[in-house]
Amino acid sequence: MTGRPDPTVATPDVPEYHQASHWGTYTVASDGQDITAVTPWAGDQDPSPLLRNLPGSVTHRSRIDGPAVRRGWWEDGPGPSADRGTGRGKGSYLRVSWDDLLDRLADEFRRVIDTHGNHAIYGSSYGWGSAGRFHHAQSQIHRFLHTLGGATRSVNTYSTGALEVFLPQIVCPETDVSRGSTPWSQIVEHTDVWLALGGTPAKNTGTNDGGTGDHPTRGALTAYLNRGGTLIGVSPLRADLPDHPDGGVTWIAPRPGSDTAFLLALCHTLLVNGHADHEFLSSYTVGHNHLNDYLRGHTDGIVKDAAWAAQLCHIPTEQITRTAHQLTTGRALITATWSLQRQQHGEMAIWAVVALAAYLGQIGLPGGGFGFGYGSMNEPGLTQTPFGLPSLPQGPNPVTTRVPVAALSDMLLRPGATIPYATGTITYPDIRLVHWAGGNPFHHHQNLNRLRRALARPDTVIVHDPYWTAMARHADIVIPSTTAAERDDFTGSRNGALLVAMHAATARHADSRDDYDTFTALADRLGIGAAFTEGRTSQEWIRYLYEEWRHRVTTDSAARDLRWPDGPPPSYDEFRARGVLRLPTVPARTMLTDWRADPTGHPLSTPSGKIQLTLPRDGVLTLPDRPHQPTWSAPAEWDEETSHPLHLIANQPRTRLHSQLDHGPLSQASKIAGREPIHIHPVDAAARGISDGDLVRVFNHRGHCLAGAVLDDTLRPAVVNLSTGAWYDPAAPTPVPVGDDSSTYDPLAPANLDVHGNPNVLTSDRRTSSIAQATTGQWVMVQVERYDPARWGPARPVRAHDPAC
Ligand SMILES: Nc1nc2c(c(=O)[nH]1)N[C@H]1C(S)=C(S)[C@@H](COP(=O)(O)OP(=O)(O)OC[C@H]3O[C@@H](n4cnc5c(=O)[nH]c(N)nc54)[C@H](O)[C@@H]3O)O[C@H]1N2
Ligand SMILES: Nc1nc2c(c(=O)[nH]1)N[C@H]1C(S)=C(S)[C@@H](COP(=O)(O)OP(=O)(O)OC[C@H]3O[C@@H](n4cnc5c(=O)[nH]c(N)nc54)[C@H](O)[C@@H]3O)O[C@H]1N2
Ligand SMILES: [Mo]
Repeated sequence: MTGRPDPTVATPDVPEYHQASHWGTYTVASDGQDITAVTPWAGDQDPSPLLRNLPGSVTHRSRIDGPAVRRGWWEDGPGPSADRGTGRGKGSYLRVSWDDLLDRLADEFRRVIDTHGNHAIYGSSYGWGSAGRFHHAQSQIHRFLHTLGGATRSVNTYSTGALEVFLPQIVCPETDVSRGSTPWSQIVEHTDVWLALGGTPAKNTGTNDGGTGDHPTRGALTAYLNRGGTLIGVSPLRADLPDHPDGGVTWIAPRPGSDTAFLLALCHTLLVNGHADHEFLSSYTVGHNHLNDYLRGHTDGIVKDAAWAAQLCHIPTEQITRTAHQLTTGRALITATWSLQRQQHGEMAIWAVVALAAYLGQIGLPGGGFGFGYGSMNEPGLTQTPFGLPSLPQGPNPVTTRVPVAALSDMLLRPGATIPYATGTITYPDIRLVHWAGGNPFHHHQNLNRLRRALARPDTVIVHDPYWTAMARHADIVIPSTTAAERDDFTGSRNGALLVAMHAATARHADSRDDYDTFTALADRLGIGAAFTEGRTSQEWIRYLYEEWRHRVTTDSAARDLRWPDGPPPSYDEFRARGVLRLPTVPARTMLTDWRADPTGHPLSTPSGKIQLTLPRDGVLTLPDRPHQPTWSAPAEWDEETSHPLHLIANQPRTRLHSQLDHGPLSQASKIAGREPIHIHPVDAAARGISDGDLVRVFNHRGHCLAGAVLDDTLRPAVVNLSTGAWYDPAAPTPVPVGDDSSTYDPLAPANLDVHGNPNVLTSDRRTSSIAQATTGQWVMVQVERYDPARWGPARPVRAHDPAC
């Protein structure tokens, strides 16, 4: 291998190509350079509207045409960026040749490893990248860095960080509730009352990490309501719930962040009304007497009754008592979207969901119990295939340091500091080189003004991306990647199991390269080329990964008896010719059924083998933010309510996946004068003299951004909704000082106004608690005002999607 790209495989005379993204499977029509049209896979009953963002995405002007380097880094060498006036996020870029770039990059890797050691490389590279088992950017960068001697990695996700750490302590691993979730068929058939915290937002269920086939959520919700099922949705946004002509849907809209109080009051009401299932609690849980004491106020003098919760949730007491009663009228299911744990004390919301289901005593009965993630992703509710999908081996990482994703800025700014995490502690390494491929921290991280200061600190920042995202604009080395449409690959999903052959539909754009080819060329220069490639080209790898998987799943004894809907997996060439292969799935069963039937034969993975309604306390477990039982604590953010009285919901966008294809037609059509829409209740708008379509300034003490007002009476008053994903676009960013001292960097300076509407200039990077150290980006307190050009100057047009060089 020389590291030169394989010849492009697209054959423009073929009119249509199978392709796949995180939001669906489809065929594309191409003119050889770009996608011209997309047709959803015929097996998809409800294709995602996000498909509309794809045409035109390959040659969009925001593509990075060739390798680029920040002038300050190229001329002065590596170092914290504020040492120079041309720092990260400010300086201009030079186009350089691939060879020059890779030579300098190899030198820099050698310097950092020799001087500081591999742990000084931060190679977490969190992010979704694109679908594709081989060209998956995360797998590629991790394989490269592990082969190079390792790098500091992250642990947990922005999606379900609190669930991943905390759920195994109280009931079961997070994957059991996502992949092993109760299937739709069980809910549609058996559930009578469904309490859905965070609603069941169909907008989210278009997507699935790695790809997806059918989209059953909308159909299942309709079938459930047609059967006469009751859906009680708890969310600040009515849009998180379906409409149904015959009713059946109740909307409860508490103040954001108050769900734990709501849930504890439901437990209390069941308890005092004699509806708690004591038999279940005694047989299947530990600690319920202690929790009963807490609910009754014996522990802290506060009775957790409906009236107590009502004044925290800002809803009528009767709405809580009625809900408690409804839950006793039939088979009850309690679910929460992941948003409930993407906020401070998110662990307690999870625990309260499990506790409520335990008080109802229906866990493991058909259609009963609890679940997480229905309405968050397509995966929950779909039956899964019993075996894993093919994937690129990443090899062991010799560096063992792991830092929770949500501590990114904190880690960069406070090397050597120690934080509590899970059952131990973590000491932050001193990071000198940050390497990212397939993620966009200026999309995903909270408090972007702090992130800018944090990213000023390392010596070198390297970013691979197809597009000039804000992260690329804060990098020293910018590596132009291809998009999935330019590559052969294959992908799959475990739930709703499908394997899809992806066919390159266009030529590679300009001077971009597949990440694999970039890493191969770099690996060659660093003397690890053979270990990285194992002598295979990308085409050979894809074939190898498929054939190795085929061998495994057809010879495995457990898999042999499974029914393959399309027949057993064919040869690689036939698979590519067919395009799509449906995989066998396990029978549809309610989660935790086996445990309920035989709790000693199938114990839970918790210390007691049962559901923990209390947890032991010793060591770091005695920290004040780690209560003994599900506990209500008011979020610190509520302290801002007087000065910043609006709850801003920074949820997932309906018009794109995260920041991906923000320039696409569907995303662009939603913008107001080019800015991200902010939904505001007419009462709140009137109080501020804001009309529909006005440009508004959204602010708190962490930052400010512009957005376009949409008056909307389907949200709770005092709640505004600015979804994530608008590319960060500071008006004229000021130079960023190195360090955590914000006194020399004013986030509210006119120059630091994000003119596009990225809510992460407002969110806090405080973590859920010391248990999971997970993100709290879901909502934040803000104020909104009409944009005043007399004070702030004429609003500058959005330039986020223009190339930086
Ligand atoms: N306030 C707030 N913030 C949030 C959230 C929230 O609810 N509120 N949600 C959080 C959640 S759950 C998540 S998962 C994160 C998502 O955060 P990310 O996953 O970081 O967001 P994406 O926009 O998907 O970023 C993927 C990047 O990969 C690039 N890319 C695509 N294909 C390739 C490829 O083949 N190679 C390379 N090198 N790059 C590629 C894309 O262009 C894009 O820039 O955001 C989190 N941030
Ligand atoms: N279209 C689209 N779909 C996506 C994504 C995307 O970017 N675009 N991203 C995918 C990813 S990576 C993930 S992790 C999932 C995330 O899935 P979720 O975390 O479930 O998604 P969100 O849309 O952020 O939140 C769901 C709803 O919770 C409500 N909510 C917010 N705060 C509160 C609260 O305090 N209490 C209650 N009761 N409700 C609240 C909000 O109104 C919000 O619409 O979405 C996935 N699906
Ligand atoms: Mo996520």
